[in-house]
Amino acid sequence: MLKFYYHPISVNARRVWVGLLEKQISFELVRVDLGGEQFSDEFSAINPLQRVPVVVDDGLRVIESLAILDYIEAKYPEPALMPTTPDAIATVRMVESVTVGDLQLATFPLTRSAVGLEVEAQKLEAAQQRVTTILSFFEQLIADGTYFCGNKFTRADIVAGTLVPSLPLMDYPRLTAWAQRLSSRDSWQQTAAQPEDIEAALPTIRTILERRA
Ligand SMILES: N[C@@H](CCC(=O)N[C@@H](CS)C(=O)NCC(=O)O)C(=O)O
Repeated sequence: MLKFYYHPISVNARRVWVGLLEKQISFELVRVDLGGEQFSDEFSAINPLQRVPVVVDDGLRVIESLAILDYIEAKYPEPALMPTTPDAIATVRMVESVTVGDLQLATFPLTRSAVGLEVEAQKLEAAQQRVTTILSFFEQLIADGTYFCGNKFTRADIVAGTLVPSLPLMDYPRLTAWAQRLSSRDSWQQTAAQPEDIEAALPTIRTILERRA
């Protein structure tokens, strides 16, 4: 059976977790304690980059959340999470790249500040502005659709939808409605981080963010 290495508060792992559930793939959840287990010899042999998520399937090891989503799409094509029309493919790739390459990075200073770490006011302001620009872009992109690609639920919703709803969305009515739609899906409910997991992980989050500063 496919093995999925994760941590309950990892956004990168959650997008894979949601993908596995949406595709109804059977898998074994393997929790990695990010308070240090990621540096163990055993886990380093599985992922030399010492991070979750990782999937091991039929002897194949795949790291990196987007690569794992590619892998499960190719190996378990139904239900499809990747659209096939040129405009929808472009939308999915835009949303994924902006979320992972831009929005996620911009949220680091905000999270650092939220967990009590020091962040220069200028950096915080720049991060906030970047987040605003990206959320406005996403609000425009989703337009009157149920999802980013009209009424078709895709990887764009998974990748953005495991990060965007954690941000303040009161100025973005379309994103707010979209986030509510996502939160009613079984895959979102099954993977939502529990308050006790978040509370217990706070020291770990601080350590990881300090290391990445
Ligand atoms: N680019 C990677 C990022 C993976 C990543 O940063 N994972 C974090 C959890 S969200 C992690 O395992 N951090 C452990 C550490 O930094 O020690 C992906 O998309 O899978």
